[in-house]
Amino acid sequence: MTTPSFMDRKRDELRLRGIDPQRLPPGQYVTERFPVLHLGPVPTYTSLDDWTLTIGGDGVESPQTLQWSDLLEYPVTRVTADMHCVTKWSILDVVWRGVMLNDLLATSRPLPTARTLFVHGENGYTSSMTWSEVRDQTTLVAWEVNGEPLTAEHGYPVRLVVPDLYFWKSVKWLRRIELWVDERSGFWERNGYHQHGDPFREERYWGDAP
Ligand SMILES: Nc1nc2c(c(=O)[nH]1)N[C@H]1C(S)=C(S)[C@@H](COP(=O)(O)O)O[C@H]1N2
Ligand SMILES: [Mo]
Repeated sequence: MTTPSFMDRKRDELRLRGIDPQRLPPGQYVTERFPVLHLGPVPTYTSLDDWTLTIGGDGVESPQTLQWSDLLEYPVTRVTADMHCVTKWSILDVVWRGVMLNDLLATSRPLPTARTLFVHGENGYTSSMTWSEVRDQTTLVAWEVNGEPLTAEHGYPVRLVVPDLYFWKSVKWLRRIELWVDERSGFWERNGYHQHGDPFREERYWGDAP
């Protein structure tokens, strides 16, 4: 007899709670808290009057600058998703509310040749994704989580939410969204994390399954 591992015990706990352990990607465990994780200080905003969200890069026909009020003109979508941090914690059934990234970018007319989605947070944090992939998924620009506006620590006023990829891609304090024709890498993608980052394929670090 071998002692069940930490991960095995965690999976048994889920079964007991009526949650299908298959929902959990390999190597992850569920936490009930909503951890806060980021690099650098939390930005603060006294007003959203001069806050902007810009859309640019050589992969869009019409770059634009949106004000906070412009953002609220778009159709609102609610998405329930499980989020998986590469440091192995997962949070289940997170309810996000915001605008579909695809809708938001449509007005900037993405070029068919656009390849990389490159996203910037307030504090210089960036992340990169394959545009053709996230375009077709439920990628959101969200301002609400579990029925409440985002708190400062979780990305107020808006953050990206990419439910299908590791949580490092979900850039908080979103300020600039770019599409580029070439391939490029964001902060973690340049510093050891996988270019793609699918939790179910356990694409954590450089050199993990391609
Ligand atoms: N701007 C910014 N966004 C970020 C990060 C960061 O360092 N800066 N960290 C990422 C990582 S690694 C994770 S796991 C999630 C955590 O989101 P949370 O703090 O709301 O739980 O934010 C992501 N978004
Ligand atoms: Mo993370």
